Amino acid sequence: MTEIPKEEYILKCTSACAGCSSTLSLRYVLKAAGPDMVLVVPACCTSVIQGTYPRTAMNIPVYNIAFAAAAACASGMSAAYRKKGVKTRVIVYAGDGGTVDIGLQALSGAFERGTDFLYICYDNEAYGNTGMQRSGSTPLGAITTTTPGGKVHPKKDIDRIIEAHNPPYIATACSAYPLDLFQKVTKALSLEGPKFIHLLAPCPPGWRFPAEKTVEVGKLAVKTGSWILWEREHGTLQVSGPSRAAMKKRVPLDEYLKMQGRFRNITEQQKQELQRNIDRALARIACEVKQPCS
Ligand SMILES: Cc1ncc(C[n+]2csc(CCOP(=O)(O)OP(=O)(O)O)c2C)c(N)n1
Ligand code: SF4
Ligand SMILES: [Mg+2]
Repeated sequence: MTEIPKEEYILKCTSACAGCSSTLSLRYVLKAAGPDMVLVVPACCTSVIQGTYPRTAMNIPVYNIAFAAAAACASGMSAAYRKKGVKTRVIVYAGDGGTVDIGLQALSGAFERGTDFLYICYDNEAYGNTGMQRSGSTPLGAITTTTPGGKVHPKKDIDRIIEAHNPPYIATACSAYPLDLFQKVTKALSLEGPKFIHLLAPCPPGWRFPAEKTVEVGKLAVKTGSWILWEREHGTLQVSGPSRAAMKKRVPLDEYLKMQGRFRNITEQQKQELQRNIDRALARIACEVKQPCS
């Protein structure tokens, strides 16, 4: 952890909920990026957390943009900077709703055009800012305000959609593993072109667990294989340390589900489907990296 700079770009007293892991993650993202950056934020919890003028919780420039337009905005910004010979880092920090649903078209366009930027999707698996409606990223069986009986559709696999654009770098991360997150952001920013990081962001009010359990929930996501930490640089896949350990010995999925009130209606059949999806995802990765998987 000594490699993480002491400079803070998020000031104290944000308006985030207690235990908000997307804010914790952003703290490490900004430390990795340093001061020469612009953060582009579509409508989401982060646009509230940053504060409103004249009170702001950020001491870097932040550009707030319409829900669907973050990647398009960042694309234009990056092109303008590069044209002037300026290296300023352009980073999008967007929620899952703004990424896998409403911002997908702009995101795909920016990746297709080879925009030099880093797009980070922090995934709290619902539309948090407006009261936890289901998104395409909400997992099967989870209760949201628009799926009061539990979601009946599986989570959309945004990583494979982005992978289809063949970016130079794509990775997953979670605030429960801050050094891994810091190193991935650092690596992404060292490469040219469009980069994507998909961050799991446990959300205490939305997932219905006590605020002090944020790190524990994030770790259980990884230890059960529900969230796999990996990175793909120029096409080559590497499984990150915590998930290599999980591939050898996994914690039962129930340990993760039972900590969260949003899964209180989940059926046995849905649990089995979640388990099958985990097994399939781990087997696919194990096959590609030629690593045994229990
Ligand atoms: C076009 C448009 N539709 C709806 C909204 C209302 N809105 C603002 S933030 C938000 C939820 C965003 O969800 P997500 O992207 O997952 O980020 P989170 O709030 O979870 O951080 C919604 C629906 C809006 N601002 N603009
Ligand atoms: S609703 Fe969730 S993601 Fe949004 S500020 Fe609160 S804890 Fe963070
Ligand atoms: Mg969200």
